[in-house]
Amino acid sequence: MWQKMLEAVLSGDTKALARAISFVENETPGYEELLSAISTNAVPVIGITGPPGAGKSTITDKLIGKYIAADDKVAVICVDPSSPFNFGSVLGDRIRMSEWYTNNNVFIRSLATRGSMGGLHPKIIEITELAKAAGYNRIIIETVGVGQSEVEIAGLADSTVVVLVPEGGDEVQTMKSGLMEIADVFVVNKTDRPGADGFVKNLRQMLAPAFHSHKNEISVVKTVAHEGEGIDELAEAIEKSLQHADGEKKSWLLAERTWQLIQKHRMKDIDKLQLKTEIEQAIRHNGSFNPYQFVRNSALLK
Ligand SMILES: Nc1nc2c(ncn2[C@@H]2O[C@H](COP(=O)(O)OP(=O)(O)O)[C@@H](O)[C@H]2O)c(=O)[nH]1
Ligand SMILES: [Mg+2]
Repeated sequence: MWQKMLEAVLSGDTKALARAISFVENETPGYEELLSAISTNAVPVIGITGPPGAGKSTITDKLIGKYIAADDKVAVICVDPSSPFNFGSVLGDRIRMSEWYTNNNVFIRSLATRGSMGGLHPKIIEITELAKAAGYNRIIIETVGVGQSEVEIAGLADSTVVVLVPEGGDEVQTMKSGLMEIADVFVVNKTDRPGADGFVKNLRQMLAPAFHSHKNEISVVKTVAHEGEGIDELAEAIEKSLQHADGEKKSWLLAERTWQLIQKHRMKDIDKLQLKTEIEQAIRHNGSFNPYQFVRNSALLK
C-alpha cells in the first residue's frame, strides 16, 4: 500500500503527494515505513512568518509567481497554529493564492493543528520531506509567528523571512529577543501606508548591533505586496541568505525530533490499561502498590 503511494509521490503525482501527507498526518499503518523509505536532496526551504494580516500569503503568492517563471516547482505549506479553527485564515490563504491551485508546478497545503510540543505541526518535518521527495525544488512554509513555532520555523527553514507592517511598533519591541534571532530577512510590507519610512529606519537602527553578533547581514526589504513592489528585492535577499545558510539550527531541530521518536519507540510496549490492571492486582495481593519499586523491578523496563 505505502510502496505504491511512494512510487506515485516520487513520480511527481500531486494528488499522491496530497494523499501521502494525509497518510502521514493520520499515522495510518505503513506511514513509518513510507517515511523510512524516502531520501531527499538538499532543497531550499523558505520560512515566512509574522503576525496575522501582515501580508505573508500575498508575499508568498508573488514569490510563487517569480519562482514559477524561473521554471521552479513550488510547494507551499501554510501552518496556522494560533487557532484550531482557522477556517478564516485558511480561506484567506486560498483566496490570496487562488491563481496557483490549478497549476501543476505548484502544490499548496494548509495545516491547522498545533504540535503537541507547542511547535508548528507534529509532522511538519515529515511533510516537508515528502514535498522534497515529490520533486519540488522550492518549499515555502507560511506560518503565524507565535512562541515555540518560531524556533521550529528557524530550524526548518534555510532562510527565515519575518514580515512586519509599519504599524508593528509593539511587535518590534517584543521581538527584540525572539524574532531578531530567527530572521534572515525582514520584510516591511504595506509601505504604501503612512509611517513606513520611519519604521524601516527604526528597525535598521535596532538591527545595527545585531549585525555584529549575527554571522550574516540581516536584510530589510520594503514591499507593497499586493502591487508586487519589492518582490524582486525580496527574492534576491532570500537567495543571498540561502547562500549563507548554516545547518546548526536544523541539526538541533532534527535532534529534538529524533529524541521524540526514540521516546515513542522505547515506550511502545507500555500500555496504560495494562499498567492499571497490574496495579489493581498488586493492590489486591499486597494491599498496596509502590510505583518506584515497580519501575525498578518491572520486566517491561529491562
Ligand atoms: N495596503 C496594503 N495591503 C496589503 C499589502 N499586502 C497585503 N495587503 C492586504 O492585507 C490583507 C492581509 O494579507 P494576507 O496576505 O492574507 O496576510 P497574512 O495573514 O499575513 O497571510 C489582505 O487584504 C491583503 O490584500 C500591502 O502591501 N499594502
Ligand atoms: Mg496567510
